[in-house]
Amino acid sequence: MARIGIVCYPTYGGSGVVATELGKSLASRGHQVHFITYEQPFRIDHLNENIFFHEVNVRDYPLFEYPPYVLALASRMVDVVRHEKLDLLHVHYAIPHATAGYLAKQILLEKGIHIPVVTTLHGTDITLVGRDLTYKPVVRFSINHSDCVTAVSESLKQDTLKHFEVDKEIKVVPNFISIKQPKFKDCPETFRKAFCPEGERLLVHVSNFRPVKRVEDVVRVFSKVREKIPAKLMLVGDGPERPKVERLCRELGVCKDIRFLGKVNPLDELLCVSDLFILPSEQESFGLAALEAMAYGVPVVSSNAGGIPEVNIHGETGFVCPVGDLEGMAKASLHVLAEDQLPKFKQRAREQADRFSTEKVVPVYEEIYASVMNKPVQEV
Ligand code: GMT
Repeated sequence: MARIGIVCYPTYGGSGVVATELGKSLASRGHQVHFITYEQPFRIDHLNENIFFHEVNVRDYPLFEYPPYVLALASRMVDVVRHEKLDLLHVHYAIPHATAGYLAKQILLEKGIHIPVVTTLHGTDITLVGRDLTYKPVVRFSINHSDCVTAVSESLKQDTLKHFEVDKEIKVVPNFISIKQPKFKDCPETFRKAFCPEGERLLVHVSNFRPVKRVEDVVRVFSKVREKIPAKLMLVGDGPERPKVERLCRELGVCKDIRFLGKVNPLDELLCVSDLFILPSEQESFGLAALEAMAYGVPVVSSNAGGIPEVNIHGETGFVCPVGDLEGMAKASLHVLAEDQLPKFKQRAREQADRFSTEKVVPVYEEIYASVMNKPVQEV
C-alpha cells in the first residue's frame, strides 16, 4: 500500500472531481491519501481513516500584488512528503501543480529524498491556458520533468503532442465514475413530478457556465425541441455566462420551462430523473459531466469537441454534432427523446458508463504508481 499525495483544485470542476474520487477510491483500497490543496475538496463528503487533508496557506504581504500560490504549494508539498513519508505525488491539472511538483521534487532531492511526480493533464491546462505563451514554456518544462504523464483522453494526448514539444510518453487513462447500485430503484420522482407535471421530457445541462461550455447553445437547442414536444430544462451549475444565458431565455420566451438550479451537489437526484443531457462545448478533453449523466442512464447530445466522441458514442449513447450545429443537436435530441427510442439509448448510455467504472480505471493508476516508485533516483 502506498502513501500518496494528491494535488488538485478543490472546487467545482472536473479535474478536482476526478482527483477527489480517485483519492476516495484509493483510500478504500487501503492506500493512505493526503490531499494538498487550499481548501478541503468539495467531494470529500465522509470521514475515512485513510484520507488526510493538508491546507495550503498563502501568506499575504503588502508587496505582493499576486501572492505566490505556487511557492506556498511547493513548500507544503515538501513538508507533507517529509513528515508523512509519502511515496509519490499525483498532481492534477498541469498549471501550476506540475510546476509546484517539480520544485518540491528538486528541493527534496537535496535532502536525499526521491519523490516521483505523476502529472495528469485534464484539458484547458493544455488546450487553452497551457498553450498560451504566458505559461507555455513552464508548462512544457513541468510536463517533461514529471516521472509519468497521463491524459484523460486520446484526443488530449494528441493535443499535447501537437502543441508542446513533449519528450515523454503520455499514457491515456480515462476519467471514471463510481457506479453505485441500485440507484434507479431509489430515484425520488418528487422533483420531476413538480417540474414536469404533464409528463414533459426533461433535459439537463451541468457545467461551470464558462464561455467554452456554450451554455447559450443549450438554451437554443432546448427552445427548438420545445417547439416540437413538451419539454423542460434544468441548468445546473453557475459561472460567468449565467447572466447572458438568463437574458437569452427571456428573449426566446422560454423562462417558464427552464430552472436554474445553481451549484447542486450531489447530482444523483437530478440526473436519475433526466431524459437527455446536452453538452455543446467548444472544447472538452473528456466530458466527465456527460459520463456522470450516462451512469444514470441519461443519453447525451453533444458537440464533437476534443475527447467527447470517445465517451458519447454517436448513434449509440446519443449523438455527436459539430460545434454550434444547433439544428443538428435539436434534431438529434428529438430522435433520442422519441417514445420508441429513449429506452434503447438509456440502456446503452448505462452500458457505456460501465466501461469507465472506478473498478476498471483506478487499478491502472495503481500500476502507474508502482512503476514510478520502482524507478531509480534520477538527477535532473
Ligand atoms: O479544463 C477545464 O475546463 C477545467 C477542467 C476541470 O478541472 O474541471 O475540465 C477538464 O477536465 C475534466 C476532467 O478531466 C474533463 O472532463 C473536461 O472535459 C475538461 N474540460 C475541458 O477540456 C474544457
